[in-house]
Amino acid sequence: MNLTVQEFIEEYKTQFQTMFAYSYEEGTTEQHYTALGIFIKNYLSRHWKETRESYIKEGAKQVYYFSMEFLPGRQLRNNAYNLGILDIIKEGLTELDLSFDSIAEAEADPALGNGGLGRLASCFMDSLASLSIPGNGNGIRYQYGLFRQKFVDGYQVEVPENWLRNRNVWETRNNKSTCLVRFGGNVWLEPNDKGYYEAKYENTLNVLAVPYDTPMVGYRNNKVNNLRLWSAEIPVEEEANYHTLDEIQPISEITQVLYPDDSNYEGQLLRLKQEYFMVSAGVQSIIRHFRKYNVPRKNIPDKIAIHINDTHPALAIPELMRILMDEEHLTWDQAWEITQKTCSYTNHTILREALEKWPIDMMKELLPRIYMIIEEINRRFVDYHLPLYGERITWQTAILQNGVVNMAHLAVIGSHSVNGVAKLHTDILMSDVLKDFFEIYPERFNNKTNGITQRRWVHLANPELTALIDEKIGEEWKRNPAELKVFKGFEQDEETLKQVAEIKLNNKKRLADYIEEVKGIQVNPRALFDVQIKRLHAYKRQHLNALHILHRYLEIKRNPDKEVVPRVFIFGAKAAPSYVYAKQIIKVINSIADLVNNDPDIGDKLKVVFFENYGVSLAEKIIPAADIGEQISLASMEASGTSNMKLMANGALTMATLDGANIEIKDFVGEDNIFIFGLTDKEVYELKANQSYQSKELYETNEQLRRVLDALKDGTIPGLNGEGSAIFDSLVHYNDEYFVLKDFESYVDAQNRADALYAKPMEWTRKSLLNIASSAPFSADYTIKRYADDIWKVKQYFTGDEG
Ligand code: 26Q
Repeated sequence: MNLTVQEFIEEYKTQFQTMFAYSYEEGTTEQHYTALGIFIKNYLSRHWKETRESYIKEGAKQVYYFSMEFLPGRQLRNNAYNLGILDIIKEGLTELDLSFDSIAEAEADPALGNGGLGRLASCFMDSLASLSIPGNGNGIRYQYGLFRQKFVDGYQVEVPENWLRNRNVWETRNNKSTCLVRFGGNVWLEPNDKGYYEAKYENTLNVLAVPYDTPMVGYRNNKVNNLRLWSAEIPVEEEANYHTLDEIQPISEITQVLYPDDSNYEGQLLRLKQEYFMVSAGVQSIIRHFRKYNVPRKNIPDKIAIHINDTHPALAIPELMRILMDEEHLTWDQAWEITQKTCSYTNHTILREALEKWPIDMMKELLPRIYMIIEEINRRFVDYHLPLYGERITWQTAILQNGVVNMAHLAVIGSHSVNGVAKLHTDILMSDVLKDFFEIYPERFNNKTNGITQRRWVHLANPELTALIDEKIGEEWKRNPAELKVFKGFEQDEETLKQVAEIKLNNKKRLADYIEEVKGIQVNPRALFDVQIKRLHAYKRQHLNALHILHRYLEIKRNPDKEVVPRVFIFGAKAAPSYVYAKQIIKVINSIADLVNNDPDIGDKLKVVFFENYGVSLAEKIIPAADIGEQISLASMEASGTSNMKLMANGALTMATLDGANIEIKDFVGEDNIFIFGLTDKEVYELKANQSYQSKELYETNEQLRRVLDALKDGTIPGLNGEGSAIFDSLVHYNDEYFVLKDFESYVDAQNRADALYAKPMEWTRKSLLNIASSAPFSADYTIKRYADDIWKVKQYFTGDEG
């Protein structure tokens, strides 16, 4: 199906007229977006259907990635690119006097996730399709995504994100595949005359789960996988029982809004409803689909893998047990063997406060049958392990503890594989967080370092760099990222270095224009662009970055004639609405920005830009323009990080602690080409263990640090209402939980090294090139290949029409 420009033009005009009953010349940008989206969806629909059919025909094992979050980003450009028709469409639109770029900007960016975990899920969907692996996403179609962030007087204000306001052109509502999900009521088991117990229900709340399917387009391989997002509705046959909005509420609220917390878990009933709703609908539809394979049920693990993205979908384990026993009438042992072989689990955090523990009473009341099954899983686990491992280990690993259901324990016990998301993180799981489980089930543990899709984050976000790499080493790296290392051969080639530098400058100019447009701040594109983009959290230490900025500011004020390397500090970060400290940090940084940006003594030497509403689309604009990527979490706290990978792949040098995947980045790029500072994880553990850290001492003895800290509360920063003092107190009087002061000097020192290097542009650019050329190992394609081979045992399906 080779589309020509002329064919596109003709078909597009017709398409537009059919949809809007206007000629295309009269269309708004938004209408053009809709028409173009529908055009592309029609174009890919045959591949979508054929991919699904071919998997069944081949009897292919399929993986289902269960995640409460997906952050796919805008899909128009990505889909056209992966289909290989982006250039044709661009050309055609230009002939029609339309701009592809403006049309693409009209798409709503679905913010159906909080951050790293959700974006990882979407990178994985892209890789699964691009590797021709039968992989499906399973999640929730939230009516409102993660809140839209606004700043009012420097404070974060949350506004609802109504991403479905205009039509979502990518989704297909699938009325044929709905399921019923039951909540509450009473459940009991009744023996019947067929020799098994039947689960009987009364007074349940029945919710209709309606799937909306979205195509996940593979890169030029004619494969289109499926992302299935579920929406809650009243079952048609029960509509007559619902009269008022209040009565509808318990159903409509289930898929109304994404929980905006990514690090702090509160046991909210509605969240538990969301989790079970997604899981139950997902597992039911998988088992229904499995019947098409016509193989015995004991072969379910040969045809199906269910992946649990953090503990949020861990109820998939008891739900699969329920269906296998209550609906398929298997015995406990048969069901348990199938369940364990089918399920696998990824842990994404070691933060204690983020671990899910549901009150038993809540679980019992909301999900009585599921709770019965969890109780039985727990009983069997304890009975079996008590004699083998003794009291301590057994009770510490039990699922039911102190009145709560420990979801991580459920996930580990019910899965055949448990993985962390970077080497250090997996080591910490094995030696600390899940240590006892590692003793019981060493064979289950494995590492899968995260990855990113170069297609979105390099090919599309940074077309000039992509064209340069194509020119230097050919196009093979696009299908086979390992080829990127060939680009290292150009590290001494002056012409190439000049081109890399020029591309970076162009990207920075574009970002500078955008900064001026949305923030009204003028920045010098030749300044060093220093970027920290991620959720706001104390452990990620945006406040360490802020202290460094303050330090620079004070230095310039003290020594106005000293030459400095000009810097633009760029932030993007949302804080969870209930996370007071994180919001205080936002306010402080915004106030520092006001101070610095408006001080005539400072000029171009220092600028601070805090973008509103950081998300996938903004990341695509910022990352190609970054010189430094800030990865400054306290060692041991950041499971992996993924913005570190995106930034390096676009030629940013990493400013990093030895945390998460930073360590692997350092190993690949070489320690000369990264700025490392701060405590190691071991040093952190030691300081915590012997309780020897006294942050106040540092404040009292380190003059440079004291000056900076005092500026938080002595009126230097305008417009604060105690936020600076709150941060001061946490760092000085409450002993600085995340060792910000402890790492300060080492951080400033690393930043000074960065300045010195930036003053030698060719040297800088050489390191930048080496970062680009060393980024291939962090391709999500490799990560997914390892999941497929080691955990899911799913194959790549080449059908000979890969194109
Ligand atoms: C749990 C219960 C109730 C409400 C919300 C939550 C919740 C939601 C989202 C808990 C955690 C999250 C998200 C976690 C997350 O994004 N973790 C990040 O995952 C990335 C991908 O593996 C890593 O790179 C990051 O290091 C990790 O912080």
